[in-house]
Amino acid sequence: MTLHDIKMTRPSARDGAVTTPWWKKATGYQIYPRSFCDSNGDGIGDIPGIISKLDHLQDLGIGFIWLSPVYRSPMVDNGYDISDYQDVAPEYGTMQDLDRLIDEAANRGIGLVMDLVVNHCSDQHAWFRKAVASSVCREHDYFIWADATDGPDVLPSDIESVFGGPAWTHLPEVGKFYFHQFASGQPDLNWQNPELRAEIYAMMNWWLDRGIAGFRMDVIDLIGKDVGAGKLAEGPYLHDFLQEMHSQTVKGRDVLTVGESWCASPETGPLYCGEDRDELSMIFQFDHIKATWDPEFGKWKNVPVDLPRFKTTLANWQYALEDSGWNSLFLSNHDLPRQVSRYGDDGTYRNRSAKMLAIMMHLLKGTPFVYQGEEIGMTNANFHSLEQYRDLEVAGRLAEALEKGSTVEVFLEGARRNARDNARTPMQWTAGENAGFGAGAPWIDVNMNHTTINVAADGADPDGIIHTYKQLIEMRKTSAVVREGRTTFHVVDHKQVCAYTRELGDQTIAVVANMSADSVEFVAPPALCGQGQPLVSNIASRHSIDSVTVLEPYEAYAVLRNAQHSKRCCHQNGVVAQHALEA
Ligand code: TEU
Ligand code: CA
Repeated sequence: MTLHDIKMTRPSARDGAVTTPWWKKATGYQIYPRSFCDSNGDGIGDIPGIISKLDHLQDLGIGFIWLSPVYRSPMVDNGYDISDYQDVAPEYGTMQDLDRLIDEAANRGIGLVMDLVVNHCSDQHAWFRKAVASSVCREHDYFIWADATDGPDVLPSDIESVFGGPAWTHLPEVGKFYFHQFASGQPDLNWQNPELRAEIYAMMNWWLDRGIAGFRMDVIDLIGKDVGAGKLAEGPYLHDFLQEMHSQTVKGRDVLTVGESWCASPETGPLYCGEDRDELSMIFQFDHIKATWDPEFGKWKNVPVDLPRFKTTLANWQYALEDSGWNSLFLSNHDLPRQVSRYGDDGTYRNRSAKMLAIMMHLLKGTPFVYQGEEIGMTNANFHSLEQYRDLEVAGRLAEALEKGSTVEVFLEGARRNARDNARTPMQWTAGENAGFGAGAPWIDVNMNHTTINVAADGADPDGIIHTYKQLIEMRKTSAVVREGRTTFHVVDHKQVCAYTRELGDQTIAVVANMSADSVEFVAPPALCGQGQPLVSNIASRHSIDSVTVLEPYEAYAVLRNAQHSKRCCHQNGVVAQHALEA
C-alpha cells in the first residue's frame, strides 16, 4: 500500500472545538500487580507494594493506572480468571488496601482504571459451581453449553482455545460440554442472558461508586458472540451489548473505558468509539502488533518487523479515527514482548532505541499507555529453559507445536522472542537483591540485567530513558497540537524511517524516527521539511528537518514549527525547486 492509498481512506477533517475529556490529556500506566512490587516478601507483588510506589508514577506524570486484575481468583491465568468480582485476591491484599490505593492515587492526581474481565469468569466462581450442580438453576444459563449427543469424545465444534486445545470441555456430572475460548478454568459467560448482563452492570456500578476512573475491558470484542454460528469476535450482538452496558453503567459519569479488541479494524474501530455511538472511549487494537507476526505461524515464529506494513497500520488507524473516535497508543502490555526488544535494540542501542520508540508513539494522536518497566527500557526475559516460564500459554502451545512436528529448541526460540512472560518479570527498581522487587524469591525469575537496568540508575542518569518519557507525558498535558493535531504519515514505504506530521492551526510538529541500526541518508518530502524549534530528541537537539538528513542509528527527533518557520526554511535551504518536483 502506498501513501496515496492511505490518504484515500481518511475521512475529511472537521473543525470545531469540543471540550477535552481528561483522558485525552492523560497518559496511562499499566500495572501487572503480580510483578510490580512485593511488600511482604512472599514473592508476589501486591496492593500495598503498588501504594509504596505511587510517587514514582506521580514523578512520571501519568494521569491514570490501568491495573491488571486483582480480584479473587485461582490464578490459572494470573487473575484473568475471576472467582469473585467484588473481592480482592488475598495474595494481593484486601478491599481496604484497594480503597486506600484509590485514595492515595487520587491524592496524586492519578485515577484507577480497573480491568474488567467479563467475557469469561473462573470455573471456581459461584455462578459456575451452581451451574454445574443444577441444570435448572438460574446460573446454568449464564454459561454456554452443548449437549454431548454423540458422546463425550465428539466435540460440538472444532473451535480452538487461545491457549491451545479445544474450546469445549466435557463435564460428566452435567453430561454436557461447556465453552471456553481461553483455558478450561475460564468458562465463557453467556451474554445472551439478560439476567447475567444485569448482574455484570450492577457489579460495574458497585466499582464505579467506589470512585474508580474507569474500566479496561478484556477481550470485549468477544461478548457479542454466536457460538452456534461460529461467529466469535465482533459477533452479531457486540454493539447492542456495548450500548446497553454504556447506558446502564458509565453514562453520565466522567470515566474512561478502553476495550481490548484483537479483531477491530480501521473499518470497525469507529463502531466502538465513535463519538455518537455511546459505547467506549477508545479501544486497544492490535493491527500494528499483528503486522509484525509471521503470516503462517503467528507470534511463535520470529520474523523481522516489516516496517512499511507496521507504519501502514498505524497510519490507517490515525486516519480512521481522525474525526470521530480516539486511539490508544501502545507497543507493550502484559501479553506482548518488551518493546525495546521487539522494535528496537536491547543491546548496544537500548537507551537510544527505547527513547526513539517513545518519541515515535507518544507524538501520535491518542492516549498513550506505558507498561511497567517500559519507562526505563526493560528488556525481554531472556529465559533459557522451559522451567523458567510460568504462563499457561507456553505449556499449551508447546504441546501443540510438538504435535505439529516442531522441536523444543525451535519453540523456545519463539518463546524467547514473543512469550508473554517476557513482560512479566519483576519490575526492576534497584540493582540490589531481587531488583528491589521484594525480600522473598519472586514467583518468576528476575531479569539478570537488573544490575544495570533499574529505576534508581535510570532516574539518576541525566541521559536516562525516563526523562524522555516525562517530557513526552508533560507535552500531552500542555500542547494542543500534540493532543489534537491532524496526523499525516510520510514515506510509508521507507524501510527504515518512520515519519509523520501533526498539524493544528498554524502549528506543525514533524517527527522522524530511524527505526534501524543503520545510519540512514534520509531524503525528506517537502511536507516534512522545515526549520523550527526542537521539541524532543534522543541524541542532540535538531532545529530542522532538511531535504537530506543523515540520521544516526535509531535517532529520533521532533521539530515544532509555525507557518513562519516553514516559509523561511524553504528559501534558506534552497530546495523549493526540488520540493515542487516531488509534489
Ligand atoms: O488477552 C486476550 C488474548 O487473546 C491474548 O491472550 C492474546 O491473544 C494472547 O497473548 C495470544 O497469544 C486478554 C488478556 O490480556 C490476557 O492476559 C488473558 O490471558 C486473556 O485475555 C484471557 O482473559
Ligand atoms: Ca506480596
